[in-house]
Amino acid sequence: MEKEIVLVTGATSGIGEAIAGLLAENGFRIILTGRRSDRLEQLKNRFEKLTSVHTLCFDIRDRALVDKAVDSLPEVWQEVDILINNAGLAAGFDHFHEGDIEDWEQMIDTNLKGVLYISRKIAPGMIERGSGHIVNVGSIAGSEMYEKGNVYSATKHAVEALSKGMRIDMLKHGIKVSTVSPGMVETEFSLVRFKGDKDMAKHPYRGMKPLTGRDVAEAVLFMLTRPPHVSIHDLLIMPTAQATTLNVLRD
Ligand code: NDP
Ligand code: 8X3
Repeated sequence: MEKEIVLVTGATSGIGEAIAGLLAENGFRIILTGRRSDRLEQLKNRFEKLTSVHTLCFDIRDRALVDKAVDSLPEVWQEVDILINNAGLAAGFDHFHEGDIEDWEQMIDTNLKGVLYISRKIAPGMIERGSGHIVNVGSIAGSEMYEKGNVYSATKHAVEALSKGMRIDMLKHGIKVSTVSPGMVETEFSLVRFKGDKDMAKHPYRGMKPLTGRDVAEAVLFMLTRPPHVSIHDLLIMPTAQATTLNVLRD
């Protein structure tokens, strides 16, 4: 039997790239998405040595582009069994009263509305077929607040709430909905949050060992390979050196 088709959003770096790579190693057929077409092309070439790969280049904040991208899938790629809602970001690190409203809009449009747009497009097919699995990448920031985390944390709290709502609404259709909520993972996340400032981007991980994208990918693979009657609703995965967002053991 052919392995399931998995669509991974934000597969061009970090956690999404690691998930795509591990799923490719395990024979899943993968659809990679993101805005950077050069990276999508490189990853396609790399992963095609392991499995079948299709790429879709679009900005998840644009509902028309999301619809167009999914509608463009060739027939053999249309039955998406698993959707990994990973694309997301933190933009800026400011006290609320000094926050940049464009940063807020980018986070809300990507982390929340992007998840809504693509899930709304993919879920009906899963329901028609009576099976499917949606994995939403949340965060420890989806259950805790910290200074200057304001809007980013609010979007991840929203992802947490949305996952619960999706799970209830799709219960009778046999669709699994999971959230994987990591603590600190060293990816391009901090480089994006601090707008390209490489020194600031290293700061969160000073004197401690953060998670890697691969650590999170292994947790996701575990979720995806449980038997049909088992659903991992939520999985919080932290570096051993991190107890809460702010309690971090450093050398
Ligand atoms: P990266 O910056 O390394 O990866 C982010 C991915 O999201 C990229 O592939 C990027 O692709 C994609 N993306 C961002 N904006 C858009 C957009 N508008 N349209 C399409 N794709 C987009 O960060 P991470 O891998 O760390 O982040 C992945 C997820 O994990 C995020 O949801 C993040 O909130 C979450 N997370 C991260 C943690 C961490 O400490 N790193 C901890 C907890 C959760 P491209 O730029 O090509 O569009
Ligand atoms: C990313 C983790 O602690 O920087 O979601 O918000 S944190």
